Amino acid sequence: MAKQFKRTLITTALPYANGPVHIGHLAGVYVPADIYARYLRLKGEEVLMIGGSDEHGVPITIKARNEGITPQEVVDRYHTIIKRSFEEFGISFDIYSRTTSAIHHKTASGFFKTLYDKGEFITKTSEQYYDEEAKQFLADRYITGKCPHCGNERAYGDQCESCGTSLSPLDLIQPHSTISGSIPVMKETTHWYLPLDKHEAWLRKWILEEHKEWKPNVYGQCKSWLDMGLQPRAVSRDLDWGVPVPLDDAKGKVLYVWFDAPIGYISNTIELLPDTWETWWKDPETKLVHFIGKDNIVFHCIVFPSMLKAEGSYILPENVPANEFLNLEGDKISTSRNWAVWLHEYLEEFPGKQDVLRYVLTANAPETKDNDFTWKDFQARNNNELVAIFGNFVNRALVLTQKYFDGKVPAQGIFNDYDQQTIAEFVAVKVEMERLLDNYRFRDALKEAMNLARIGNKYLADMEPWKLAKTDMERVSTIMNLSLQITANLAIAFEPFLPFTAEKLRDMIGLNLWEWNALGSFALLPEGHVLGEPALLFEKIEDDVVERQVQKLLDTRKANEAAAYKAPPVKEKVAFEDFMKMDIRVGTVLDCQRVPKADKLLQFRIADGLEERTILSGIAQYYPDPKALIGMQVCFMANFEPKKLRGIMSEGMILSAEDADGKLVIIQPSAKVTNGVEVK
Ligand code: B3M
Ligand code: ZN
Repeated sequence: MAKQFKRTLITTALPYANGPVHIGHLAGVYVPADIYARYLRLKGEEVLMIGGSDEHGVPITIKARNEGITPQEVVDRYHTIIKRSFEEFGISFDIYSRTTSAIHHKTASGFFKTLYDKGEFITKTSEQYYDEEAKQFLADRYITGKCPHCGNERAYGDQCESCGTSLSPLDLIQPHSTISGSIPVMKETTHWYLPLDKHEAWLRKWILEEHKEWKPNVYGQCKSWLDMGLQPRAVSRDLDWGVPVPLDDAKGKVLYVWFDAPIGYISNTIELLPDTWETWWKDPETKLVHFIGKDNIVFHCIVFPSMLKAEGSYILPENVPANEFLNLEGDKISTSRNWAVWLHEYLEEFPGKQDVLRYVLTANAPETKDNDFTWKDFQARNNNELVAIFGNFVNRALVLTQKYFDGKVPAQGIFNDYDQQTIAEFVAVKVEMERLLDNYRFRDALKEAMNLARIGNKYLADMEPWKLAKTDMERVSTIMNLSLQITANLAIAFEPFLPFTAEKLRDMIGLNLWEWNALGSFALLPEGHVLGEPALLFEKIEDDVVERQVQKLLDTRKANEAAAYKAPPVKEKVAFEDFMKMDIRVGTVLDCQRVPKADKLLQFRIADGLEERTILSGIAQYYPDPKALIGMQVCFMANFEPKKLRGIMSEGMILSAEDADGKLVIIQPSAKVTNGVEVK
């Protein structure tokens, strides 16, 4: 039997405060955690949901350096943006704080000191790159040089962004410091390490034997780490941004960001509940659940538990339901390439539509494998599911009640077999939803919630109260009563997923009840209860709205390609006489059309100053409207060997430039010239 707990402590990965948050964050961590927290609260359970910004680490110092501001200014800026985005999306944190807070510094430093005093660390001395001009050790990111694999001159000490290879600073050819530009030297430095190898035995038992129920992706990753054998991990760094190592002989050293960040969950709990926080972290009757993305699994399943165990007085996580990644329109989401849907931008561009995004991200959540977000799918799910099923049902129930019963809940009367069957289906869905929610299967649980709306929709469509209204108002009364009870049930069932919609719906029907256990009851609204004005829960999203979003992404892709474009090396030299052999001239397009059965070809008719000529050009995909080219002046090679293509003789070649993304663009003279003149 599953272990019973008294309360649930939910933590959500602390996002780095070096950029805003995007749909990948929401889908992977914050929406699922929020669904779970809201569900448990609705069930009347004791829950705490902890969040905050991760404000240490090297990337933040690099961003600050690049912008000429302090790291504190960087994290102040993004912490504010991130916190606001989460609030606007209804992520119901009990606290959202930050790791630069005084209380966090104190907690993290105390945690380190306890482990240090208990002899839980080992020290190791190794050689690291040191910048003698700047007088500091260099984090891997602060060293650049030539990539040994692809020759990129600007590879970093941890990775080459050109070919994607992971590197160590020692791999770089001609390394230099990005701080002073000088050539770094090797220098000895000493750090504290958590000897994970010492923890391996109990970790194996705890995860591999006692937590077989963890999601396969999480369990599998843990197993492969454990099977490889664990190594000691450094918990300090030579850096001037972070929590200082609280020891006399540790000048210029801070706690490694991955050591202090998870302690942030504890600090934020202390900040919220200074007197009772220990109940949440030390009582074995607390269920600790970490919501994270898959790249954080090792830290939450192996490193942080080892830290907690070494400290000795803390509980360990009961589950770590990590998600896989969400891609965007077929490509990995990337902050540096700006390939993302940023939450603060979505909020501006889709005001009031937070639930639509919450819905789409949950319906398509990367729970078991990487998934793709596309704007087409966003539109389809909004229009075909939220509007056509959920919204449509609620609207019909309310409008019909308005029409036949003056907006008051009519008498329930006696349920017939069909009504009973509808109710039974409903109750079965509730049971299934609970099973799924308890097992962190939010995507399937949402599908079931939507099934409740489907059941309602089908019920009304089958019963056709509008037809019975002429003959049997008693039956209509029962049908509408049942439809309204279903509506009230939807307000409860959707609360964890679509909190804004649920609230709107509850206001609309005047439902005060706020309990998961009421789900499945058909006595939620008493006879005679007065309903509010029906309003639409969702609205259709038109093509042009999503097309604009797709265009925005295409523009980003184009900008990225241009930024990454490397002009090809210059070809072998040619003599002037050779150049003059090419007879390039200007002509005007008289006609242009697609060549049947040839996707790529356009057939041009050109006025070339002598007579007319036909030229075929493989640019059809870049000019979807060939007629628009009529009247345009183009450059063409006039003495190109004629060639037959698809049975048509092509007499020349139209000159185009090939853009960074491979797109061909026709070359035009910058002012109108006489047809047939030469290009020199
Ligand atoms: N900031 C990494 C990330 O945002 C890190 C998570 C910390 S959780 C304690 O993916
Ligand atoms: Zn490379």
